[in-house]
Amino acid sequence: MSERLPIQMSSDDRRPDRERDSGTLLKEKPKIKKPPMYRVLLHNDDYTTREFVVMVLQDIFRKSESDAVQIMMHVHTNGVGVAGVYTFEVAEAKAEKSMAIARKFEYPLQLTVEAD
Ligand code: TYC
Repeated sequence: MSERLPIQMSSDDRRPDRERDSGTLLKEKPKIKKPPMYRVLLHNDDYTTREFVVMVLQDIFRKSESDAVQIMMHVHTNGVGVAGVYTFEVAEAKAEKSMAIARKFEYPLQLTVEAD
């Protein structure tokens, strides 16, 4: 009575998801692309205090005190240095936030964003 029809999986069903209906057994890796990254550059000046720069690096760029002091001293000595590397929106936001707080304290601190 209740006879069963033999069920045969098609070759398509036996392939991993990403290969199904793709028309090919080759390539097509899941597309998890790394976003382009951007450096936030910190620029030296003669007026912003060392303590203020260290505070910005700790509070906005989430650096430890010793890393913050190292970065600040590198910028003080060389004129420019990397505060951090982020996606574009994050890099712009951190640069703007840093300059906004510097302006409140009447410091001329400058930060710029460039492709990594
Ligand atoms: N040159 C500043 C001073 O001697 C310190 C300083 C360091 C300022 C880094 C800005 O991005 C900067 N007070």
